[in-house]
Amino acid sequence: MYNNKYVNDWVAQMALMTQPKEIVWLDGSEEERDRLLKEAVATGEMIELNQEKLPGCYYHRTAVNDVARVEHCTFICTEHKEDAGPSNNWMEKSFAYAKLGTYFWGSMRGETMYVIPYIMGSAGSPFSKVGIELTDSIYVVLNMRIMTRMGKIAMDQLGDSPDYIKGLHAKGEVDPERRFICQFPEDNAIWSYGSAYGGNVLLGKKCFALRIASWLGRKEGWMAEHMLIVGIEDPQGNKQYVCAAFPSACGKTNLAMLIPPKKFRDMGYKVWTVGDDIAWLRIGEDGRLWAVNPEAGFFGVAPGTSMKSNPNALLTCKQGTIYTNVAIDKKDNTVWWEGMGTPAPEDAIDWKGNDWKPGQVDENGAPIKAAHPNSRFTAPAKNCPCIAPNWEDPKGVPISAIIFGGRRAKVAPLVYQSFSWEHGVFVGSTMASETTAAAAGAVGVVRRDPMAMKPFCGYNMGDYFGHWLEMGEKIPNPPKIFNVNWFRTDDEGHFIWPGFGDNFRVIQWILARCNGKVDAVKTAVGYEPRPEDIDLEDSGVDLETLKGLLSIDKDAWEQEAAEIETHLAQFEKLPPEIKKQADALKDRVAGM
Ligand code: OXD
Ligand code: MN
Repeated sequence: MYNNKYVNDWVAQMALMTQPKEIVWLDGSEEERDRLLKEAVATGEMIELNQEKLPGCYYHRTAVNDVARVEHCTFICTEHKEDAGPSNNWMEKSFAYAKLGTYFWGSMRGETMYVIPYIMGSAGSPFSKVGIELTDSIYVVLNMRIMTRMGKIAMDQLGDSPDYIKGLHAKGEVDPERRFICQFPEDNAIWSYGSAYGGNVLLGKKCFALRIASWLGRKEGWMAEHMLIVGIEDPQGNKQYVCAAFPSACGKTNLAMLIPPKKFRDMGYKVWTVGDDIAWLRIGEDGRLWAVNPEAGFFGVAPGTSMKSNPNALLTCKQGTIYTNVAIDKKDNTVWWEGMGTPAPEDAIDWKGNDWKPGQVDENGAPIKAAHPNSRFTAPAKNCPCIAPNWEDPKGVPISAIIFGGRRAKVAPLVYQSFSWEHGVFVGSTMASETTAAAAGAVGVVRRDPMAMKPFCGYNMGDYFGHWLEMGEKIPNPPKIFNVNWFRTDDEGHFIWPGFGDNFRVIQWILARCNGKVDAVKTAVGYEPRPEDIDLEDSGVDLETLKGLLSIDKDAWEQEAAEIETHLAQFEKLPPEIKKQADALKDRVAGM
C-alpha cells in the first residue's frame, strides 16, 4: 500500500466490488518484473521466447474473439448525451456505473488485483499526468511496464494529491457480448470489462492519453492528439519537429521511424523518433506549440514490419518485447509474421495456437495466416535506434508543422499546405481514408476520420473542432498545417509514389515552406509545391509523374466537396468557421 489516502480508499472500494483474493501493489522494480514473468510463464499466460536471439522477449496469445479495439463496445459516459456527441457511443454515466457494476461485482474472486500506478509523460514533467490501473491481468501489468513509467516513480509524483485517473479493468469472461470500454471524463475514470487485448485494456493509452486527455485538454487549454512526433536534423545540426495524424493502416509508425534516402543521409540529414502514436501539445513560453509523447513504448502492428518497410521498428523489438498473436517458429522459438521479409518458417504455431505450415489453406481454400493481421509488438521506445536523444525532455519539442493524411487512391494530391490555421482545421475535420483489400468488406469505401480522432475523441466532435480553432487563436506562432497522400494509384491499382523513406522528400518541402525558403502554387485545395521543388533524384519518379501526383481533378473534387458537406452535417455543434471553409472549397472548385 502507498501513502495516498485517496488512492487507498478508492482501491479498497474497488476491491469491495470485485472481491479479489489478494491485492498486489506494484513498485516497478526489476525483481517484480522477474517474479511476474515467472508466474505468467508457469501458468502459460506468457511463453518465453529464444532468450539468445530475443533476450527478454515473451509471447502472449489472446482469445480468438479478442484481437482488436472494439469501437462498438466503447462508450463515453457523461451526464448529457450532447457532451459525447454524434461520433461516440454514449451511456448515461450513473446508468453505466450501475450496469458495469453488475459485471465487475465479484469478477476478481479467486484472482489477484494488481495496482499499477503509472505516469503518462516523463517523470517530473509539468506536462505529465498520473493514472492508476487496477487489473486482474499479469499481461496488462507487463505491457504497462513497457508503455508507461510505472510503479513507485508514479506514486512519488502523485504525492498526497487526489489528482489521478482511476482505471479499473477486469478480464471477466472475455465474452464479446459482455465487453465494455467506458470512459467517464467528468470523473477522470475508466472502466474496462470483458477484454484482455491491448487498446481495450492498457488503459493509459487510448482510454486515458486520448479520450480522457482530450477532454482535459479542452478544459485546461491544451491538446491530446492521435499523432506521431518526428524530428528532422539538417546537415548543420538544426532540428525541426513535425506531428502527423493518420488513420490506422497509413504507416504512422513507419513515418515516425523513417530512414531518409541515401542522398540525404550522405548529406548528413537525420530523422529522430519522438513518438509514434500520441502527442500532448501545449503552448510554450516562446509562443510555439510544444509536443510530448506521453508513452514510453510502442504498441506496433507486426505484420508488414520488415527490414525494408521499417528496419528501426524491427530492431526496436529484438529485446525486452512482448509479442501478441504473431506466429512462433518452432525451429528456434522465435517469432514470424506475414510481411516480415523473411521466408515463412517450415513449421510454426499460428496465432490461434495451431500447428501451421506455409501454404496451408482453410476449408474455402483461402490461405491461413500465421500471424493475426493486428498482431502486435510491445517494445520499449528506448530500444529504438533512431529514438531522439531528447525524447523524454520534460518540456517536449517545438512543432513546426502538423501533417494530416489518409489513404486516397485518386482524389487527394501528394501534398498541399492549408491556407491558414482555420483552413487547416477544416482539412483535418474532413480527413478520410479508403478501405484496402487487406481488410474485410468493400474496397475503396471512404471513411471520414477527423484528425484520426473519431474513435478517440472523448467529447463532442463539434466542440473538438471548436477547441482546435480556439487553440489557433491562442498560439502566437502556430505550426503550419499540411495534408499528404502517399497512396495515389495508377489505372492498374499500383502505388505511384514510392513511399517509405522517400516520403522524406515531401517532408523536406514541408519544412522549406515552414522556413519560408520556397514558393508554392495556389490551387483550389491549398498551396501545392512547384513540381521542381520536390527533390526527385534517385527516387524513380520523374517530373511528369510528380505533376500527375499533384494534379487536382475538378469532377473528383466536386464530388469530394459534396461528400464533405454531408459528413460535416452530422455535427450539430459544427463551428460556423468550418462550414464557411466547406463553402469556400466548393466555390473554389466550381471556379476551376
Ligand atoms: C493503435 C490504433 O493501435 O490506432 O494505435 O488503433
Ligand atoms: Mn493509434
